Amino acid sequence: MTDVTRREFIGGMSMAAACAAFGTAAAEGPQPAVLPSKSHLEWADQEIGMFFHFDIPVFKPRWRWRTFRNLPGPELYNPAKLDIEQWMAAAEAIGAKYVVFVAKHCSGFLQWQSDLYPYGLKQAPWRGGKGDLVREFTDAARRHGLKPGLYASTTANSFLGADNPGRVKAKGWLGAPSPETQKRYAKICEGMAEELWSRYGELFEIWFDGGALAPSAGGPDLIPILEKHQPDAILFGGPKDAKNLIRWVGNERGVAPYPCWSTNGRPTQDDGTKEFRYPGHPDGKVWCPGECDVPLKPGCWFSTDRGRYWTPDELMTMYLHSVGRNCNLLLNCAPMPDGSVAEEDMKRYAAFGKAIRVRYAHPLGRTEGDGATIELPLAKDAGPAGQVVLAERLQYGERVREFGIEAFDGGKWTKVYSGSCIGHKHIACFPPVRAARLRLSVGKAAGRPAIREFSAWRVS
Ligand code: IPT
Repeated sequence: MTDVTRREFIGGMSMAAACAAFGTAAAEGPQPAVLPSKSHLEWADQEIGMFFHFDIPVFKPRWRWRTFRNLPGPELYNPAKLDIEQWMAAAEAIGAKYVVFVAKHCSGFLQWQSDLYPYGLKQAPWRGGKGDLVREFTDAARRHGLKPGLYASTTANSFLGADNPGRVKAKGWLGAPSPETQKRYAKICEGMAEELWSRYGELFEIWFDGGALAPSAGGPDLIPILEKHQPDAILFGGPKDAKNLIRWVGNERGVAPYPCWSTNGRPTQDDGTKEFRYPGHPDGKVWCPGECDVPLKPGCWFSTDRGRYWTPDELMTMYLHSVGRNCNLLLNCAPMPDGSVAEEDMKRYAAFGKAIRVRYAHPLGRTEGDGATIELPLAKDAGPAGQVVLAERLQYGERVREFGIEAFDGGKWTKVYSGSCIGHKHIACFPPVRAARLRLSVGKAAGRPAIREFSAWRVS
């Protein structure tokens, strides 16, 4: 007993109301310590996003922002072939459901109509000084049914002399480092947040690259601005006490460790740079799932960075080890200095998106259910199964802690896979087996396992 007396709450809903609403999975035994918010649930379902790195250094490729000198002048910024439709096409090609634009990277250049300081699109020749790439981007995303997000780090700003974790360390436009310049820097960061979060409608995801320096340490006071304008936004590396947090997975190769739980212990905020432990912890008290951010060429966030492409196989492994390990995948797009996306990049996005669609077009069988064992009958002529997709009804938290998959070949059950975390999605790959039935057996769980998908697939 029972749902109501346990006073388990699901995003403000009692467990009983949630069971009625979702029609399943009564509470039973010890429950997960924390549940996702509504924003977290929606975010996880999007699975794939596209990141867009474009900034003024692409017009002066050898410049390094940490020199804090000889910044690329605004007069260089004139991407004559920037076609925002093509950017959206790149996102659609990979099956992205959300897009995140780097509105202000480490240079400090402001890619919208800002009055905070004279280093941005107001000072650039592009669109006669009236350009607003944040506006074009967020409008286009919505036209395409993609959820817009923005990156604007407060941790670094070459124009203002700031470096990780958001301290003025060099002489910039605000003057030499001093308690006074630090205060003015924090105010500017708050102004940036105010402009970006109030002018462009609802944002799906906000990126705090490298966290945010706490107000008590001289950082900007961002939570009131978030609550006022973007209470539902998902925050990558956001302020420690904010809600709807997500975390980095510890690398820029697009792969999560396994297991990678959505929950974590107390967030650590070391001087503002927030890094959660990468695998998470199944009994952690903070819901803060991982997002795997990765450029199309290893280490190359901007089009002017030189490097090879990830191969198609590496990209597929990335998908399996990000989305297939209970995380979202945020794959980068790096438009060239003229604002267009290279044809070769477009081809690779299209091939990657197609490879995912083809791989998951025709299940050999699919079911759902609650409880410790679930069987999945496969059609007689189904052919060998080489992968299983598992998904929990995430509104009840991550209940499954250990599981196995067995195949029945007529005579006996044979174990083909064992795992721990399922969460939003786990893709289990194993040597192909011919089987009449597959069986999911949950050996250890917090509460009654609630499985929204148990499906089997061929591997081409
Ligand atoms: C790294 C940051 O430490 C982390 O917080 C996150 O923002 C990540 O970048 C995004 O890729 S720093 C990077 C140079 C590895």
